[in-house]
Parts: sequence; C-alpha cells; structure tokens
Amino acid sequence: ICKSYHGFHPAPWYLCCRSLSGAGTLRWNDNDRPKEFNFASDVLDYWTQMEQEGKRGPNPALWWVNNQGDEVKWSFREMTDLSRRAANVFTQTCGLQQGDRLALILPRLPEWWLVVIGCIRAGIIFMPATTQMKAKDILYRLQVSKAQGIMTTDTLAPEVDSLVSECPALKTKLLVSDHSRHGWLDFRSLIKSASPDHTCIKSKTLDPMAIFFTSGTTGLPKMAKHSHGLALRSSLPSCRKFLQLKTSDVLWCISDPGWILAVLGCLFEPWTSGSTLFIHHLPQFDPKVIQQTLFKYPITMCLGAPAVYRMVLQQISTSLRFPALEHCVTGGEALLPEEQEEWRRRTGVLLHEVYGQSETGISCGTLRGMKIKPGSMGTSIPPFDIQIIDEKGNILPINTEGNIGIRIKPTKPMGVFMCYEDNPVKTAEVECGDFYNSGDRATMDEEGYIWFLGRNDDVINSSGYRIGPAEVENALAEHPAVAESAVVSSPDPIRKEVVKAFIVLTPEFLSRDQDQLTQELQQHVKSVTAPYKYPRKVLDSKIYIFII
Ligand code: BCO
Repeated sequence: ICKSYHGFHPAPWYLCCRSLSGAGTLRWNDNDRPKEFNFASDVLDYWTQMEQEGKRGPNPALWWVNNQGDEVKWSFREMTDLSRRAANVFTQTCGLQQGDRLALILPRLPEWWLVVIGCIRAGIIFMPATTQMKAKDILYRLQVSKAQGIMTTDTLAPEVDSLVSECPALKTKLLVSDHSRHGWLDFRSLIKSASPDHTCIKSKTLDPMAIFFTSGTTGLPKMAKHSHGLALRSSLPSCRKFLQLKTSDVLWCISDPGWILAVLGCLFEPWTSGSTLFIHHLPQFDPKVIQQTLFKYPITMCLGAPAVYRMVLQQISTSLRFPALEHCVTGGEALLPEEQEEWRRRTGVLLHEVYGQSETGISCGTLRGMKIKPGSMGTSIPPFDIQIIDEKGNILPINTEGNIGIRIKPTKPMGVFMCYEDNPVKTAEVECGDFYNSGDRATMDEEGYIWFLGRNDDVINSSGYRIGPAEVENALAEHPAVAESAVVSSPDPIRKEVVKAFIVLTPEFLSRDQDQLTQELQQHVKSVTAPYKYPRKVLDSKIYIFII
C-alpha cells in the first residue's frame, strides 16, 4: 500500500497506517534509533502525497495572517514545492553545502517555514534567532558559528551590513522583503524562479540539523547543537500522546520563531500529524489580538509561554469563551496554579504545562487527557527518563529537592542536544553521572509528577526568556555612567522574574537626575542588546542606582 502511495519515495508505513486507520499505529517505538531520518522527505512529503490522493482534508498546512487582513494559505503540496525551491536557492544560487550554517533572523513571516524545511532538505544547519537582536548579538552569533549565510529583513539588514567585514566566513546574505537591497539576494524573487525539483539529502538521524543559542550564568550564549533526531522525536508514540493532534486540528503556537518552542510547536508537532499550523504575524504582542484571533479563526489548540496567558487574563475583561478552542499548552517558565485555574474558569479549556530547554526540547508535561496537578509540570515524556538527581548524578528519593536530570547513558535519547558546539568544557559540565543536568531544581512525587522550584544558578527567566546576568552587565558597562554593575533576578507579578540592575555610577554622572538616568540606561541596554533583557522598572519604577 505504501509503495503505491509513494512511487520512488515510499513514506514510512506508520504514517500510512495512521492515516488509513486513523488510529496511530507507529513505525518506530520510543526506543528505536533509525539510521536515517529527514523531516522534509519522511514527513512533510508524505502529507503532500496524502493530499494529492485525497486522503487528507482540504485544510491548509500553513495558515498565516496579519493585522492588515493579509492571508497566506499553503497546502502541503505547496510547502513541498516551495521548500524544494528554497533548497535549490541555498545550494545553487548561494552555493551553500550540506553542513554549512545559516543564521535565520526572521519575524513570523511565511518564508521562515520555507527556509527551515529548505535547510532540512539540503542539510544546511539552520540557526534561528529572535529579531530583537542588535548588531553586537548578531556579530557574536555569526563569528562564533562561522555562519556561511544569513537571512533577515530590511529592519536588521543595515545592522548586518555594519558588521559583515568582521565575519570572514559569511558569503551569502538573503533578504526577505518586497524591496531589493545592494549586496543582498532577494529571496522572494529567487524562490519564484528556482526549480521545484530537488532531491532531498539522505540525512543520518544523528547528523546536525539546527543550532540554538542559549544563555548561561556566565559568559556569552552557548550553541546547543541538535540532530535530525529532534524532529524524529515528534513522531515517537509517546510524544504523539502529548498533543494528540488530528489532521483537522488547527494549532497556534505563539512563540517567537527564534526559540526552540517555535521549531517544535509551530512546525514539527503540527506537521507530523498533518494538522494545520496557524501563525499570526504579531509584530508586537497584544493580548487583545490574541483574544480577537481566537474568536475569529477555528483554532483548536494553543501553545504559548505562561506570560501570554497571564497577560490575556490580566488585561482582557471581556469574554474568553472561544468557539473552537479545545486544548491549551504552556511552557518556558513556571505557571501558578491560580493562573491555570483562572484560565479554565474563564475559557472552559484546561491549560496543560510542559517543561523543556533549548538543550532538550519538550521533556516533560501533562499530556492531553492526563490528570492535571496544578503547579506541576507533569511527568517525563518517554523515551526521556527524568529523575531528580544530586550533584553527582545519584537519583534522589521522591519528594526530595534536587536537579532535573535526563538520562543520557547508556544511550542518549532522541531530542537531547548533541553538544555545545566548540565547547567541550561546558558540554562536560552538564553531564552528571548518567544524566544531563538541566540546572533546574525540582522535586518528583510518587506518581512521577515534577514540581519546579527554580534555577540552581543565577540565570534569570523573565516571561519565558532565559537571560544571563553577564549579558546585561556587559551591555551596561558600555555606558559611560556605569562604573560597575551587578544584575540579579527580581520577582514580578506579570513576568514572574525581571532583570534588576545594581549600578555604581562614574563620578561625572553622580549629579545627574536619577529618573532620567534610569531611563537612559534602560534605553541604552535596549539599543545594544536584545531589548527583552533590559533592566525593567521595579519598586519605585526605578532600577536601583547606588552612589558610592
Ligand atoms: O516592556 P517594554 O515595552 O518596556 O519593552 C519590550 C518591548 O516593547 C521592547 N522591544 C521589543 N522589540 C524591540 C523593543 N524595543 C526596541 N527595539 C525593538 N526591536 O523590548 C521589550 C521586550 O520584551 P518582551 O519581548 O517580553 O515584550 P512583550 O511585548 O512584553 O512580550 C510579552 C511576551 C509574553 C509575548 C514575551 O515576553 C514572550 O514572547 N515570552 C515568551 C518567550 C518564549 O517563547 N520562551 C520560550 C523559549 S524556548 C523554551 O523555553 C524551551 C521550551 C521547550
């Protein structure tokens, strides 16, 4: 049956069986480790085939909207066609080769999905990053990764041009825009003229696929390198239980495409199940737009950081009874039991918590249909085996505080990162006995539910962003008013934690108006690094400025 569906490219039979029976018979078991896997050819192209044979409904694979009333709907067939063109643009026009790296700094534009799938087809390692980055952040990423290519929009292109002479490895700049720019390739035009014929690489499951930059307690962000196994994990039976998506589902993941949450929730998860992926351009977060969108479109499932749900609850007083919404998921920071309960009360929909990191993807959660224990992040999602461990990797008894550890020995499960690229010391630091040590503190109860307690270091988690204090201190140090600074976390009712800066002023700034100087320093941080890291107002609407 499968062969007749697919001719030269037989799809994994599990997908055929699932589609025919609708029951979800899977090809791989949780502990299988196939030698080869490629999300584009093994999953996306399969759904294209299903569509062509009338075995999938008419709903689009990708449904993109913005506030101006523009709309893009692409079927799986169009996704296959366009992403093959993208792969040809990368390899033929740009001369990128398998193993090369592409920095991908795009807002939520439909092209982002073409680029990621195009990279997977061609074996180019994509490195997503948030558009909040400034020149210095981009320079660091390009230099440390030795990226051969970068893709961005008009907004960041001038920043890239200002630093390109310091990035000798960079040979291709691709622009997503309706206008052209000197020195940049026009991706939209190239896609139109590129050939739709492309032979997907035969990637080994453990070949590198993506790099995510992740902040640590000291120093600059590290490169967490993931293999194609990250995408394969979404196909494993235990992981399918997580959302239990159907082809008729419409999933909206409200995460910036720079984060691993978006790569999973806006791409691998929905498309593994042949579901529709919904995207709102959302250039600026606005709880009203979230409410209106959930009323207007038949979105059945929503995934976002707790701060998203919290801001909707706090800022919207009118109805939250959405017509199609059935299931909500949240992750990236801790969720309070009261917030979970209020969401249920006001929407009639349960809010399920998940937990993960750039290093691990989604590693535990309250799966659909599972009992919710308010305040808990659920249980580990096999094949991940999460245990609470001590500093030597010993498993601690139930209800004892320790570090969240994921078993990586004797076999590292699919989905756990390969390593911090070019950083064997940091890679070794997070290996703790038989476990990957997440650095997050928690307890586990007798039913295996995990209860988050906090970090074991000073990384700040502000509304789902991981912020290394040193990154903010370095940004502050560039201002002439700052002699010294110390950045710490401070509790906050909306963002749970915010960045708080203690600053020692240089003598020439001692007499300056402190309110004004506070604002100036905040603006300064926003202008030299990604603005989400800036020291927010605390207490008296001031950051603390100590004069000694
Ligand atoms: O709050 P302010 O207005 O003072 O400042 C905001 C922005 O206005 C400002 N800003 C943004 N872009 C700028 C800019 N300023 C200058 N130039 C620009 N280009 O900077 C501040 C940014 O803060 P924000 O991003 O928190 O903004 P906002 O609008 O409050 O967004 C709220 C959230 C909840 C939408 C946002 O915080 C968010 O998206 N959080 C979730 C992050 C996330 O997805 N984390 C998951 C990571 S992956 C993971 O954890 C693994 C799980 C498997």
